[in-house]
Amino acid sequence: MTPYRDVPSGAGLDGRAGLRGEAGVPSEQPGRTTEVGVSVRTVVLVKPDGVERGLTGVCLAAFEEAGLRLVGLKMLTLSPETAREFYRTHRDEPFFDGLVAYVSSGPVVAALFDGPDAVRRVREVIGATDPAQAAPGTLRALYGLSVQRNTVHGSDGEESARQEEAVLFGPC
Ligand code: DAT
Ligand code: MG
Repeated sequence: MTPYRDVPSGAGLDGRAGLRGEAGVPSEQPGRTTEVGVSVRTVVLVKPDGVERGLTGVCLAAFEEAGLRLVGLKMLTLSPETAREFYRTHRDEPFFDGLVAYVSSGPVVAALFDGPDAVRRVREVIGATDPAQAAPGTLRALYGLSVQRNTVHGSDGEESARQEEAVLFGPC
């Protein structure tokens, strides 16, 4: 049995052109350190508002359709301590306590996606932090309720991806 269909990086299952940043296309992200074409892993969370509204499947499908490979998946409810650790870079922000309370308020689905330039490509699928500012067709534009309840998390850099993977999936 073939465990999965081999989908070319950056190509959708229906053959549509992939997102910018596919293998061979230089990234525009400043400070990017990974060689073009080298696969990296990044963390996605379907947040409590997404899980509660039955949006887990459609969110995960969007990343697969963008050519990213699902390599890890779990449903869990974050303890406030784990939520604080997950979002620790925001600990001095005025919204930190509300963010921690929200993200630990119900089940989330944590996923690891792998592919060339995966961090940036996942962020493109998700859209801007504020759903009202997110580009049309992105997950946050389609489903986000507010800046806090913006349905999906994606790591915002390769270092944060490694740290978030360690928090949610154990030491690597
Ligand atoms: P992103 O999730 O797009 O990487 P971020 O890292 O700046 O955004 O912030 C992490 C989360 O914190 C974000 O998804 C929602 C919440 N957040 C950010 N800015 C906020 C604000 N001004 N008010 C309330 N929540 C905010
Ligand atoms: Mg962030």
